[in-house]
Amino acid sequence: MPIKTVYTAQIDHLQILDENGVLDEKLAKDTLTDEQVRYLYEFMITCRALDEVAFKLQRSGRMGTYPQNKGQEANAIGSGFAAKKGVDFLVPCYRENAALFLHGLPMHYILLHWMGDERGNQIPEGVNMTPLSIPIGTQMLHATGIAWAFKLRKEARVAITYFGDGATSEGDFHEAMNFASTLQVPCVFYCQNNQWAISVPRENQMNSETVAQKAIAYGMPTIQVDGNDLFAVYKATRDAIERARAGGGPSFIEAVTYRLADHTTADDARRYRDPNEVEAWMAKDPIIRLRKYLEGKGLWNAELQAAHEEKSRAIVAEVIKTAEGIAKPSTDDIFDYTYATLTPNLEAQKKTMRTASLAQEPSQIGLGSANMST
Ligand SMILES: Cc1ncc(C[n+]2csc(CCOP(=O)(O)OP(=O)(O)O)c2C)c(N)n1
Ligand SMILES: [Mg+2]
Repeated sequence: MPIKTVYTAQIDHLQILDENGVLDEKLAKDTLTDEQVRYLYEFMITCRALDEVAFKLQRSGRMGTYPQNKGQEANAIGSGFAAKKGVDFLVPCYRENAALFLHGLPMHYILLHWMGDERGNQIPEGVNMTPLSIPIGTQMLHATGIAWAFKLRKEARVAITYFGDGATSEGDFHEAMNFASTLQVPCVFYCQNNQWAISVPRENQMNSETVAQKAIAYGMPTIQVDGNDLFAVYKATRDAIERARAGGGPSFIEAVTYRLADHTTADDARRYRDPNEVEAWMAKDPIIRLRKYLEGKGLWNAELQAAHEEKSRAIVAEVIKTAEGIAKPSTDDIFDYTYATLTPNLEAQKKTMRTASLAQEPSQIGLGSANMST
C-alpha cells in the first residue's frame, strides 16, 4: 500500500515595512493611517526614553533589577494598538511595557514594580490586564483561562498573552496552547522571539526552524512576522483578534525581533554575544525604520524629533517623580498580608526585623523561645 501524506504545513512570514522604511502599499492597505503611525512613533520614542531612564535608575541604586524593552517596542505597540482598550485583556510577561501603557496602565506602575513595591502590581480598576509575570510561561495558562471565561460568558472579548522564545520550551506553554485550541477560546498567543533566553541562543534550546510551527501541532492558525515592523505586527495581531472575536478560536504569532540590551540589569550580554550580531540588529531598530518611513512621507523631520524627545524627557521626569514620591511600603506588610493570625515564630520575626538584633535568639529580647529556624 502506498504511503500517503496525511498532513503538510507551511509557515508564512509577514513584513510590510522593510528595514529601509519602504512600505509594501498593497499589504499595508487597511492597516494604519498616517495619523496613527505618527502617534505610535511618538509613543515609541517616549517608551524608549522611559526604558533608558529605568536602566539609569537601577545603575544609580534607585531601582531594582530591570529588563529593558529596547529594540522590541514595535511588538508591544503594534499588538497593543490592535487590541481594544477596555474590552480585551492583556496577559503580559515583562518585555511589553508599551502595550500595557496603551491599555491604561499608568507608567509609574512599571517603575514601582521594579522598585520592589507590590503596589506596582495592583492593576487599577477598569484596566484589563494581569500583573507582569516573572515566572516564565505561567501567564499563558492564565490567558487561556481568561479567554475561556469570555467564551463561557458569551462576551466578545479576546485575551492576548505575551511571552518569549524561551517560554515556548516550558511545559506551561504546551498546556496553554493545547487547552486553548481544544476549547477554541478567544486567545492570541504573541511570542516575542528576541533570539535569546538570557544567555541561551534560540538554536540551542529548540530544534524547530521557527517558533511559529509549534502551533501547528495544536491545530492553531499561525504566522511569523517581522517583529520590528509596526505594520506587520499590527496587521497580524488585528487579524488574529478579529478571528478570535468572531468565534474562530486562538491564534499564534511568532514575532522575530531582537533584544538590543542585556537580558536585565543583572546581566552583561557582552560576555556571550557577538558584537557584530548586535550591530546588525541595531540597524533594524523599529524606531529608525519608522522614522525613515515618516520622513519619506514628509510627516517627520529633525525639528519634530528634537521637540518630541524634549517632551518625552519631561513625561519621563514626571513619571519618576510620581513613582519616587509614593511613600515606601512598610516592611510589616510582608507579615500582615500573609496570615490572618501570625504564627508565634513569624510574630517574633516581625518584632525583631527592624532591630539591630536581627536574627538574634528571640528569648534574648524577651520574646520567649519561639523556634526561629522553622
Ligand atoms: C519558570 C522560570 N524558570 C526560569 C526563570 C529564569 N529566567 C528568567 S528570564 C529567563 C529567560 C526567558 O527567555 P525568553 O522566554 O526568551 O524571554 P526574554 O527574556 O528573552 O524576553 C529565564 C530562564 C524564570 N524566571 N522562571
Ligand atoms: Mg527571548
